[in-house]
Amino acid sequence: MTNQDTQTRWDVRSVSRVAGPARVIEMNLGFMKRMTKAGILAAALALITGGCDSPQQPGPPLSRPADQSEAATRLGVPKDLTLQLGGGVSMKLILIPSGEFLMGSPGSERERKRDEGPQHQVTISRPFYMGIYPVTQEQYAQVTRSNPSKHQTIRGWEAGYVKDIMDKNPARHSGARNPVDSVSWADAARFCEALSGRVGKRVRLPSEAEWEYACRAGTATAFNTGQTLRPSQASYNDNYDRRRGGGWPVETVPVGSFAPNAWGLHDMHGNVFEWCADWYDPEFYKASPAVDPQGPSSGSLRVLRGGAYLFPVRYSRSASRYNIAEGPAFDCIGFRVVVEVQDAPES
Ligand SMILES: [Ca+2]
Repeated sequence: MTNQDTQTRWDVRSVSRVAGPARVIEMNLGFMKRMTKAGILAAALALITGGCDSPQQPGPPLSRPADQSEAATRLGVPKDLTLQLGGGVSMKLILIPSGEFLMGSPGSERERKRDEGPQHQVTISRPFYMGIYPVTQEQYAQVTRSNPSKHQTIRGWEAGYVKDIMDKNPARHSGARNPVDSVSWADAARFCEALSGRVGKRVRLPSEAEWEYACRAGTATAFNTGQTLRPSQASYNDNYDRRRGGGWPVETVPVGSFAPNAWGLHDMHGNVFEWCADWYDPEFYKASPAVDPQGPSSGSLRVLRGGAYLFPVRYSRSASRYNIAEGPAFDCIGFRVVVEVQDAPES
């Protein structure tokens, strides 16, 4: 077995663990009430001693998100951008203004992991266009003439899921409006390159910082919806958190099935994990550049963001970082693209 296979199998097992005995976990403000005196003292001490990962009480957005129309006027570019992919297929993107945000999660955030800290101020100095949806199967097929998505081959968790993945069953071309899945990081990068050639603009994956900045859209809470994310707001594995009737979620949902965030981006939380351009390093935040961080210069794992239909809600938190080797292509992984503003057409 190669290292990559090991990674692949490990990850599938971790997904199995995720789908194991459910625990009652709900991202809500209730945990504040359960904070112990010791916890409060520790938080106060960390603040006093200047601990860079000091717990902070989650709260409302730090500020209103930068106004997209205002930024478009200032930059002399359109707020909305539509790329024509050919064959009547198009892709909608929207202007994400430059700005600053607090990247990562506070120590007090429920279910956070250490790699989400320390929270640090990041400046996104260059505005960019971002796809308002993950790349769909239709778009992917139009650009690459292939559709690796495995969705319709998966009919049940216990019986078929891992077998389907491992057998690499032939993909079925269905769900034109569902996000493309089963794409490796390299597949996503190739798509960007092919689309760049087709539209004559630089299309690329977002950096991890750009992704979180765009996801938050001015919010500082666990989700861009506040401290909670409900099944009516995103596609994630609600059955993990609540033992309710019904099966495990075995399908993605068409993009745009849920309301967008304040910047008009749909599906940032859940549906499919999204590849970022960056290598993953759990320690990166300790030494991240403050302006336009691009991640480590090398590595063996790539960053995935936003959680997925199969994963519990904690993976969908705005700050949650996930990672996997470039090679494996799972049916819970997709991506969305960005176009740099200076490269965007004037229409
Ligand atoms: Ca997503």
